[in-house]
Amino acid sequence: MRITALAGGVGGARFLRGLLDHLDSRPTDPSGGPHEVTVIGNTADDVTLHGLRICPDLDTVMYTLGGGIHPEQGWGRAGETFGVADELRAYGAEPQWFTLGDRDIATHLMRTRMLGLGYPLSSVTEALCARWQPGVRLLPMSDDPIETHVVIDDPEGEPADDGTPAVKAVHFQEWWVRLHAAVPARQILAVGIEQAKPAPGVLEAIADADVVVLPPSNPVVSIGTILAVPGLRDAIRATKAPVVGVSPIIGGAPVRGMADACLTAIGVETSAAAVADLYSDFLGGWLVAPGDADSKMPEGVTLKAVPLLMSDAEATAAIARAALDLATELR
Ligand code: GDP
Ligand code: FO1
Ligand code: CA
Repeated sequence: MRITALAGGVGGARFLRGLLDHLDSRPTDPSGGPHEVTVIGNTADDVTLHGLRICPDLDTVMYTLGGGIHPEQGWGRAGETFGVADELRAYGAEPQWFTLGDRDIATHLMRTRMLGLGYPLSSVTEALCARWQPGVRLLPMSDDPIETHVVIDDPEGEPADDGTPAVKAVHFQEWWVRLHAAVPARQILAVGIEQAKPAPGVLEAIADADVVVLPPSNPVVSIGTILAVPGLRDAIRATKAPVVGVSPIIGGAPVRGMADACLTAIGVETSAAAVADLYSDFLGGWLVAPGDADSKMPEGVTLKAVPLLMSDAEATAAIARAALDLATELR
């Protein structure tokens, strides 16, 4: 079975771990073919710091599925040391709010070097994955630079003549990591996305899929930015494959992180149903937690209530199985 999944970072990667565990436990599918999983990864979190190109969501998927992830954090490497970060701090190098571990820096050095030699991000990702063997084909959503920036009030800035408060744009990572998304986002912008193209293989992975899965990733700055790559949403609308998603919201709150701050920023309620609405032009099935079973679903979306906490490998594999079963029902 050919499965194509869109994914951000921690939530997406954990779900994918469960999906692969589930597929490993299942004999080859009825058609007898091997299972092939293609992951279209979010690149809008990407940032250049200390001269290094960092791709947090691609690395979280690669490290999680490749066995190198820091398990509690869900980002960065296990068994990290911070010698370089300590030295950078001694130099007073900014920013100090984003800590890079020594092992992780090797990934960013490899990526920055290859990008500098002119390799596209998709080739760089393929080269890094040759070492990590994640067990999926990991494609960046685009080879073109896209960065989420967040417009926030600027207390030091001069209000405009009509009195509107001054604002400034900060990189998503600064809003997320330094500000903990605690400052209201007036706007969330994916800078560069209008000019971006889907990376090689992305549109085909959607068109040729037997199932398209949306893991419980952040609907705004992970799934939302992937869908905003020109041509991508149309491809998902057009595919013959059933599209099934997993709600990242349980009982009106994100399970972790600040997706509620992102949803508020785009004027959307933090609920399983409101997120399904965001995908209603292509969504066929939607997994919600039992407590959200009465959610009003958009037209044409089949609801299924199953425990949705990815509390351990088994629970996550069960969610993945429920998603694939729902897709089979929708065929
Ligand atoms: P990020 O890029 O590192 O923020 O990770 P993602 O965007 O891939 O996923 C973040 C989302 O995963 C958050 O909005 C969480 O609500 C969701 N999430 C994390 N753990 C769980 C879980 O156990 N169950 C469900 N349903 N969602 C989860
Ligand atoms: N998140 C933090 O909260 N603090 C950090 O210092 C930090 C460093 C970091 C380094 C590499 C990397 O790939 C991710 C890192 N993250 C850190 C997480 C990152 O902000 C998130 O993975 C996503 O970008 C948010 O979706
Ligand atoms: Ca992310």
